Amino acid sequence: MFSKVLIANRGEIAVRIIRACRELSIRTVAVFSQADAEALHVQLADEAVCIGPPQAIQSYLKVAAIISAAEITGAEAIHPGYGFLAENPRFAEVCEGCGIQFIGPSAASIQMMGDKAAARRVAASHGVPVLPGSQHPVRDLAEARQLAREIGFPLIIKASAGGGGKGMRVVTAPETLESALATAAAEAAGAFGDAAVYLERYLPDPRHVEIQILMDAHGRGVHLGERDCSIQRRHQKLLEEAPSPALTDSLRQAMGQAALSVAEAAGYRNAGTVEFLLDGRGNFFFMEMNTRIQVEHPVTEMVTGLDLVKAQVRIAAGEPLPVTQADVRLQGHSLECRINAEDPDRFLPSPGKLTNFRAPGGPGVRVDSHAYVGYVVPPYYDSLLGKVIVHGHDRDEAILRMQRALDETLIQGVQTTIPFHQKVLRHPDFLAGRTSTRFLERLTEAQ
Ligand code: MV4
Repeated sequence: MFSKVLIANRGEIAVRIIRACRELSIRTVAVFSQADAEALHVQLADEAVCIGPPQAIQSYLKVAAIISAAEITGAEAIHPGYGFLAENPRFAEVCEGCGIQFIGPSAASIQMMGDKAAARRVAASHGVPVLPGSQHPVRDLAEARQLAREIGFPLIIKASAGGGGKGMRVVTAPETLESALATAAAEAAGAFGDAAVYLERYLPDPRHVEIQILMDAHGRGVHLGERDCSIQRRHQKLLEEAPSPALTDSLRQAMGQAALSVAEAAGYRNAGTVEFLLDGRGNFFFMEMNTRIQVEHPVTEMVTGLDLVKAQVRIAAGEPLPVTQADVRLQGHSLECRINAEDPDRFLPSPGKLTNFRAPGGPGVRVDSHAYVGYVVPPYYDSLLGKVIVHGHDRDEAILRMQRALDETLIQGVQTTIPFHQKVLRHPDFLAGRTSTRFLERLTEAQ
């Protein structure tokens, strides 16, 4: 096992990783920008190194500064968290080249899954359902027209280098294909420096259901059930749950097997998430694979009793998986609400000083946060202040517990998304488990 790990991140996930390392008796090195000198991850780590000015491009995204910090402090491994450098194949490669263990998959796996058209091809060629669409980026308008005839309308244009909704266009009729193709390609080129796009049949009102997997360095893997992340706004997840109210046990088994097939086909190692779209008739389709620990990983931890971050560190150190598929049992129900420092109506950032903060507690409540009284939320990074996670015997208990937990929470000095969550948690469609990626659209239209 490693004796010292550097955490190349900030905020709640840096704190989460430090906690896992502590429980593994591993010393920790925090890195921080000049805006984060007072941050909780800096306070909780054994050592901390300033890596540059506030802008992420000059600090948390600066490969040379982070590698130098690891070398100066003698860290043997780097955990990237999520965002920043977590899915940057070049960073994973530089770590490997410097003899520093990257806590995550190989650079090759990250690269492959970063190409969404290639990932789709890998899934399809291993028997995992994908929506009808192109096997390669489209070459020109003529090819797009031919594909569109095969796929039918509505269809969706997606950026090969994309993910997260950028460079996407829904096309409902042949007349708008040409202009949609041009705008999607231009948006993709601007956002990713790569204009490649592919086509897929569009599902009008799907659920977003993702399967957590763990693969060790010895080729063994397990799936840990699903998370339902249908409640999103502008491709930002806001509330997640496990299990999904829409899955039967047999569908869960089928999706779990499909997720493992994708991971095995990619020679995957460490924790990963395979995202699917689920239609109203129980059909699921591969969407993409995320090669990082995700914000919403705690709901899986609550229902499986496993510590995913510790598992990541152990896998990176070469240890075999501590569980087989037969050991994995899903118990109860978990919900996570993301608490952002935002105006909850307009979803605009609300940076500033936390003049008061009271965290919720009691049975079945977990808080993953870097917030404290006096903390100043900087304007430079994403606005996630933390997550309230609950576990209950069933969905109804989890919902009541979350309502109670959010009622207990007090945050003053910045605006937060708590009022938004309180609205969702009372909504009859949410209470009935009738959620989809259109849920929020309908909620805001109704007002
Ligand atoms: C889709 C889709 C419907 N049909 N693909 C959004 C983010 C990107 N990863 C893929 N996305 C979608 N792809 C097909 N063929 C609908 C979405 C989508 C969506 C997916 C999950 C959660 C929220 C969403 C909101 C709008 C669109």
